[in-house]
Amino acid sequence: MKNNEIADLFDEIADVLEFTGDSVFKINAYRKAARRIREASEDIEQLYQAGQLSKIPGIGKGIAEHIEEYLKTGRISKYKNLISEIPPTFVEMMKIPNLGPKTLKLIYDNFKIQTIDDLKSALEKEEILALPGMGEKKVENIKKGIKLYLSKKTNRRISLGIALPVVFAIVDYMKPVCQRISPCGSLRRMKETIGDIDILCAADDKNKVMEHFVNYPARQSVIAKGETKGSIIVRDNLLQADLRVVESSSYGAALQYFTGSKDHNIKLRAIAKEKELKINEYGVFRGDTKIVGETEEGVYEVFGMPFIAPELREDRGEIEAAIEGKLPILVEEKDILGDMHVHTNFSDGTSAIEEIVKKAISMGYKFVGLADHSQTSKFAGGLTVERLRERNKEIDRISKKYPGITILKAAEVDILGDGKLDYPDEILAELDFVIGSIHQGFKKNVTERMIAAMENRYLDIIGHPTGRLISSREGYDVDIDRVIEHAAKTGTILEINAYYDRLDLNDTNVFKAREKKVMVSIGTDAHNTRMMEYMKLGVGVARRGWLEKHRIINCYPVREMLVKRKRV
Ligand code: DGT
Ligand code: CA
Ligand code: CA
Ligand code: ZN
Repeated sequence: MKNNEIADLFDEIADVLEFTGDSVFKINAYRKAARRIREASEDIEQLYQAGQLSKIPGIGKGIAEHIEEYLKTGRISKYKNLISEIPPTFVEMMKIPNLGPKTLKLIYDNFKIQTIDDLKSALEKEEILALPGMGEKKVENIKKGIKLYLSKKTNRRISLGIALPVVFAIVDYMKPVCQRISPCGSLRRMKETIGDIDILCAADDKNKVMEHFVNYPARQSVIAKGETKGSIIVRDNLLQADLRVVESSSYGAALQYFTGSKDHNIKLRAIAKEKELKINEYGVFRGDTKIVGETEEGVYEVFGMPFIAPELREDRGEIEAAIEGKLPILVEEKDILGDMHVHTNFSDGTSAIEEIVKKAISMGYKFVGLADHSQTSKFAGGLTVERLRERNKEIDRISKKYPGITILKAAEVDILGDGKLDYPDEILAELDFVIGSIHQGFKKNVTERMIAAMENRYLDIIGHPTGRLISSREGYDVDIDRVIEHAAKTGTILEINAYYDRLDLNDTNVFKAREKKVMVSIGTDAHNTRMMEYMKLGVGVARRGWLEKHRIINCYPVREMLVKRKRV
């Protein structure tokens, strides 16, 4: 739904018109339209397609044309012309609380400010108090507004799964104007949440690159536009994206530097010092002579290390391991032969078995595990024994049509209050594998219940073992160390749930599981076919937890995988 997006744009147009001193009548028309669109319960795109934009009060012909243009082209030319008349950072600055467009204009006219930093220093000057309507109190309020605005922005972190497609889109858009380009920062390290997006590119014409970047169609506003660094805010999720442009000869060093993490870089710098070398974003130097910089591999090579995968760069022993030649050979997306956890429309999924199978084939899988909810999870369409058997029959029917892939009959079975599983053993025995999950009683003896469930020979996998939701829930009251230990003892597999808001086990727990030699399974917990694409997030977590493919159940062909289950 693009209602908020379009409403924001109209508010921005009103801001800019106010800044340039346009008529109050026009300004109010945009503000009113923005408000009405934001409040509307209908999807504006659907209204437009049905020719019913006029259903929203306050939308006249001019505004309707803007909406049409935006929906068709992704921009509003009037807006583009308007903002080309003001400094690119101003649309952003107008969002600072306690600072309206008129005041901003007043300060701009008198101090020629261009950025938030300029604004801050203008507010420190004596002369500012002499401007009409600017008392000490007002200046103080604007300063507070700036602080609030900046802290709000820096404290907000966003899920990797939401940030990834945003970054891929920007990189695709930038590709034609640069020689090399890559995301860096926490996103390249596949951290579960992202503070801001960092992108690095190499290009000769830096100006052209920067110009192209700040004109990104889905950017909401420009925060900074310098010679080698620019920052924009991306519409919709309001993430900040920083772009840095460097010479090709420094690209590798810059990529290394801006990928971080900071702790990893600090350790690397200390090692450089020992070797009487200097490392920075331009290269590695001996005295004034640059010895490497073009490739990241080259940078690590100077220090006697093989390439260290970005997911490992958290100063968790990777530098030591690299020096000793003991880095793990990390699992890769292409090693994954199937998804272990997909819900069908027999329970609360929305995709039919056949659609799921087609999607799995398109992803190059050799098998897909259909794990619907069990009978007690009524809210999630949990299957009665009868429905489960119906589903299994349907799987048999569809299996005949798709001989190239194995459709596995699985279930995500509730671990009940007493640690028992939600189907009798003889039903569990009919399944190819069983995931056991806690879906209720998050604070009631969770560790004991999981341990009891692991004693059941039909329970192969513990699903989302800590129950946390990144955006909203801390997780069960569970002693994960004991769970890992008992999994090792019983041969139970622990899940990396790859859904972007779960990523559970997380990276550090995967690392612990690895130390105890526990097998892991990666499942997307998809409730529709599109969600099956979150597999890459699960692989990211596995890599951050140093996992090699032989520890991951879904890296084995079906026959070997089933042999690795507990019950045999
Ligand atoms: P984030 O954005 O909070 O999710 O985390 P990062 O890791 O993306 O951090 P960010 O965006 O502040 O900076 C990107 C990278 O730049 C960071 O991972 C390492 C490098 N970097 C930033 N500041 C420093 C610093 O003071 N020293 C060193 N050595 N590297 C830094
Ligand atoms: Ca970042
Ligand atoms: Ca950054
Ligand atoms: Zn579940």
